[in-house]
Amino acid sequence: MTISAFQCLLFAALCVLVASDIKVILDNAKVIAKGTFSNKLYYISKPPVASFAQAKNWCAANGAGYPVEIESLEEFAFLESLVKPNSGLRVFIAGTDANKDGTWVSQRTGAQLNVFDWSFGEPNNNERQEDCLELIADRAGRLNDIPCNNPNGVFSALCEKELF
Ligand SMILES: [Ca+2]
Ligand SMILES: [Ca+2]
Ligand SMILES: [Ca+2]
Repeated sequence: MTISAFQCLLFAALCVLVASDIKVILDNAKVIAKGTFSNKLYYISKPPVASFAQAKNWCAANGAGYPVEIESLEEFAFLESLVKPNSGLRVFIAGTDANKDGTWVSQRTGAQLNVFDWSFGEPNNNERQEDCLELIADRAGRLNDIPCNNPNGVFSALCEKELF
């Protein structure tokens, strides 16, 4: 994104926002990977998170938006390439079926999610405690339902954020 000094004078507040975004974009120390797709920025956190709440907090605290809501096959395909197949990555994404088993909605908006590529045998709602979603880089079907708290797991947050 380029913005002229003249525009910056006119839109000083916006420029401050843009400058802070650029800082996030350039900060490789905080992310495993980042990318852009369809006017969105995407980030995979380097620090591990152990729960959906931690993933959500990491996205917000780093100016990276919110956990990814997969809304199209195209977005899903982009995310598959971002996590890099066989990288070992497991990432928290948006989606919960806590209210109705098998009906997945965004925690942020409540909107129903309809794009899935489940791993074999998933979603299994194991021990009736799996109400959140992960995307797994190493499986052909990449989605799995998991507990929203995974103290023993090593996950990253996968965040998306609107570009200006
Ligand atoms: Ca999305
Ligand atoms: Ca469930
Ligand atoms: Ca499962």
